[in-house]
Amino acid sequence: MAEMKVKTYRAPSIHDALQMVRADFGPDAAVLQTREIKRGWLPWFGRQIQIEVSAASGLNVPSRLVEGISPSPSPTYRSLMPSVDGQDFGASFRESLKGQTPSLQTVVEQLSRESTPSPRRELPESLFRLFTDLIEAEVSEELARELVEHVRADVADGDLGDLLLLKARIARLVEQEIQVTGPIQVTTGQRRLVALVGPTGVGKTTTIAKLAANFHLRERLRVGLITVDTYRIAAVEQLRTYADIIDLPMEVVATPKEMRAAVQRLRDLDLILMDTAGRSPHDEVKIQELKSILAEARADAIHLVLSSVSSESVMRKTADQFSAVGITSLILTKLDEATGMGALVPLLRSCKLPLSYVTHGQNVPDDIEAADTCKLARLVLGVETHA
Ligand SMILES: Nc1nc2c(ncn2[C@@H]2O[C@H](COP(=O)(O)OP(=O)(O)OP(=O)(O)O)[C@@H](O)[C@H]2O)c(=O)[nH]1
Ligand SMILES: [Mg+2]
Repeated sequence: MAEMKVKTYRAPSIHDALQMVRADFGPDAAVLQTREIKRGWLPWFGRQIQIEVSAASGLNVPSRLVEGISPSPSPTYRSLMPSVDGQDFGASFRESLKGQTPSLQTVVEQLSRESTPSPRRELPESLFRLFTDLIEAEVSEELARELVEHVRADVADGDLGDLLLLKARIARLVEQEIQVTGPIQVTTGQRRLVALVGPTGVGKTTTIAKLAANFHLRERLRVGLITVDTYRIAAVEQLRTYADIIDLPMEVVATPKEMRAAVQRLRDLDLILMDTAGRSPHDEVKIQELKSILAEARADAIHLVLSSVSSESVMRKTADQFSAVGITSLILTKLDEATGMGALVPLLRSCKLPLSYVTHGQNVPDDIEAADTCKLARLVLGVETHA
């Protein structure tokens, strides 16, 4: 029996792998098995799947090799024997097997039948690029897939090569997910009370200072501050420093009763901004405490401040826990420190709240702006680094 050589090849596509087989063994090579090797974080697309092909140079396939071929390949084991350069590889192989053992023939027939790759597997180059761009922007694989499939279903086949058009479509899909409120509407003489709540250290006090400075110094409105952060002297002093610099009245409140009195004293202002102590979203008691003090203040709006550095699951859980106090919108801070904004869409989907402001630095009062749908969509898609 002539000695047979078996070699294994890996390539990004079956075509490439078979070219390698052909180069080594010539047109008579027998493909024994092919399988997909999934790589890393992209088990879904053909591009990221390597094809491994085992091929033999001889026609006399010894039986011990046949044992190595699974008669009913598992889903990750596929046999792919398309033609190479117009030649039907499978047919030539089958032909070469005439007279061999029936079991081997059966195995080969079976492998050949499974040779047609599913058409859905192959993603057009342009969409695949968009997909990898999304993954790079830290959009979850699930969402990236959803967006790309949505565009694929929507766009005519002839337009699938138009990368700009596809990008615009994806941007529009993301924009539809992002609702914004616009800046706080303040009317002279109509006192508006806005409270900021959130976990510790997310930037509530800094954001209050930015808002206060902008409304007072730039828009010339009468602004006052209330802080319910009485747990820590330093926290009260932090806000007082800003109040002194911007020259604003400030009230420190510890109980619901004091809240009523403080709001009363500030009744002639256009805007009252209320700072609160950071609460652990897991501390039910403190959330309830916050709820009763906010109820006393009769806030017109309650913004939940979230740091964009936090993980999606932390943001989601936080929004969930704080929903008890009656959140009306979200403020997203520290965009300058975030590596990707892919978490934004799932967050907004789950908490169903609009965004009011985003902040992108420690500078008071400059590093804040009203949330903008287009800009945020660009951030999500990774085409802009920060708002
Ligand atoms: N890089 C960056 N840092 C920020 C931003 N906003 C706030 N910070 C910083 O985050 C830190 C915490 O900010 P604070 O405003 O004290 O946060 P807080 O939510 O009031 O914190 P607690 O009162 O302790 O709950 C400070 O060092 C701020 O300068 C921002 O947009 N970007
Ligand atoms: Mg604070």
